[in-house]
Amino acid sequence: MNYRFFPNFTKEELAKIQLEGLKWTVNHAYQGSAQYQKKLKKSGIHPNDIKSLEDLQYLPFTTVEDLREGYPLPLLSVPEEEVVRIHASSGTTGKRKVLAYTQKDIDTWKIMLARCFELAGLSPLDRIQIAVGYGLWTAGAGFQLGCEYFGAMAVPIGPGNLDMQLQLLVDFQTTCLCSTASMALLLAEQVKKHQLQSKIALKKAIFGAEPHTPKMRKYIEETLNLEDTFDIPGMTEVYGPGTGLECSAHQGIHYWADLFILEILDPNTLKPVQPGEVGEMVITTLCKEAVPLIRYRTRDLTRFIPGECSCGLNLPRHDHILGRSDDMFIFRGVNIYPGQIATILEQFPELSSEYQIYLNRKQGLDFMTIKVEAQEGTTIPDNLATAVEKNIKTKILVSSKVEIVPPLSLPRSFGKTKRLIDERDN
Ligand code: ADP
Ligand code: K
Ligand code: ZN
Repeated sequence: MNYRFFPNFTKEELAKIQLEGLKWTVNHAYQGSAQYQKKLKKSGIHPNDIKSLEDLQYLPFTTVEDLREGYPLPLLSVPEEEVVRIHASSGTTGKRKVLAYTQKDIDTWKIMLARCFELAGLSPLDRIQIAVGYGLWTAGAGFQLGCEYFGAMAVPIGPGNLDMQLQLLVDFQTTCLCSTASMALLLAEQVKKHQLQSKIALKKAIFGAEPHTPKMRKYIEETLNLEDTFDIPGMTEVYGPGTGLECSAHQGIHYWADLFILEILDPNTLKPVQPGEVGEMVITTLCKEAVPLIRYRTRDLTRFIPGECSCGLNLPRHDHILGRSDDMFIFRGVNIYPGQIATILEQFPELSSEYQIYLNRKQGLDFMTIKVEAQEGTTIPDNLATAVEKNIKTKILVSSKVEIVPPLSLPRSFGKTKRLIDERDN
């Protein structure tokens, strides 16, 4: 297969690009940012010490605290006259992270997105309904930039506005949807409700910004009659959405190893996990100018997928983002990720993909209630809630109360769905 937007590197070519990029990045950060220079000096590292890719392990980590410390323009490594734009994270956890971009950074980002569209099998004849936030958030701006560079037609509607979304799906016969999985679910439900299935032309959807379960995806694919859907990871710190894309073989996410080095480390020891094990994604960018990242601890969890992909693309893969370490909560002494609960709920066909976890405290004791929607058109057996509770008890070792609520009764979101409501400290 011939690609327009990325060469199919050999391992040797990739290693060469990575080493040059690593040397450039460390030197650039050292020369350009007092904040980085201080960090590097403290670790006793001079840019000239970087001689091989192995030397990456001696570099200090960059963290979200470094970004907050340098607010409003943290880790800026170029003179301000070279900055053409800023974006900020949606602030899911804590204070906004603000990142600056040079024109070259914008150009790199547009290539990343063009690669995504290409890998998703789109063409300049596609019409892309971009239903994510525009503005400070990276999502809208990124998809837009990539779509235009790729040559497809952008339909920049943003999130929300369901009536107009439906109108555009029908009138413009848009062929690809870019949104969060939550927003896509909402659209699918609306398309079904208004019986528009035969009037729309959507073929593909690209989901980012939050994890989604196979059940959620299947519902969206079936309801909207899609040919294929793709998971797109990304974060403001690494340009925005589009650090890689799931290919149509659906065996993981190919990431742009010529633009950044990915390490997957044990968050406690900060050493590489065993191949294939889950750990924290740590990213070192290779050509990012305004805010280069040296071993940035993303707090996102995933694993490498070893071996070659059946799609033939020579770019390495990681699994879906399985969660973020910030999402972990401690309940009666047990560390739990919402994703673990989702995985259990996933096994019950009578339940839909939508759930919420409520934590509260009564007389000094913590309680967990899991509200989960019944699947539309299914009868719920009397003992189902108890069966789910038992399953949670066996697999996660905690007691919870499971409440099965009617279909479509939990809140929906145009962006990232909040799955955990922790009221224990109020
Ligand atoms: P934040 O949510 O921290 O304010 P961003 O708006 O930059 O920051 O969102 C980036 C974060 O969103 C990632 O670090 C990751 O936790 C999550 N995320 C992004 N894309 C995906 C995806 N495809 N699957 C799961 N999680 C994702
Ligand atoms: K076009
Ligand atoms: Zn592949």
